[in-house]
Amino acid sequence: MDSCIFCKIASGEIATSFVYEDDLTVAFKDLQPQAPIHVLLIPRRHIASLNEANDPQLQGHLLLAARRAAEKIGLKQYRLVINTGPDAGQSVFHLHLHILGGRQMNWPPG
Ligand code: DGP
Repeated sequence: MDSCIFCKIASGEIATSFVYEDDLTVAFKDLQPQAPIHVLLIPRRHIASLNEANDPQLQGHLLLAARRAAEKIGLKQYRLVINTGPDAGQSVFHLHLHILGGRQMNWPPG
């Protein structure tokens, strides 16, 4: 999608260093990290949010890719977050998984 910042990152239009990539996904450091390690994993193709996702194979792949990305960056313990909708904190409307680690996580999340 032309106006989507994460589509531009995935396509290389905005030069970004990927910490992990495969044929369906890319992962890169979050601009506003909320933990010592904070990476975003996105599908290469545009899906606005989890509510618009309807490809079970891709959705399963995202979890596998998140684990592989975490392994690649040396995270054995981590939190995955998918903010879905503005009230949940979603600000970029291209589906993304936050991979957070490197510190003790609190519960409940804010
Ligand atoms: P969310 O609030 O769940 O939609 O998360 C969006 C995240 O994306 C937020 O933590 C900040 C990050 N972000 C926004 N724009 C950019 C960008 O251009 N580059 C990178 N690396 N991260 C971005």
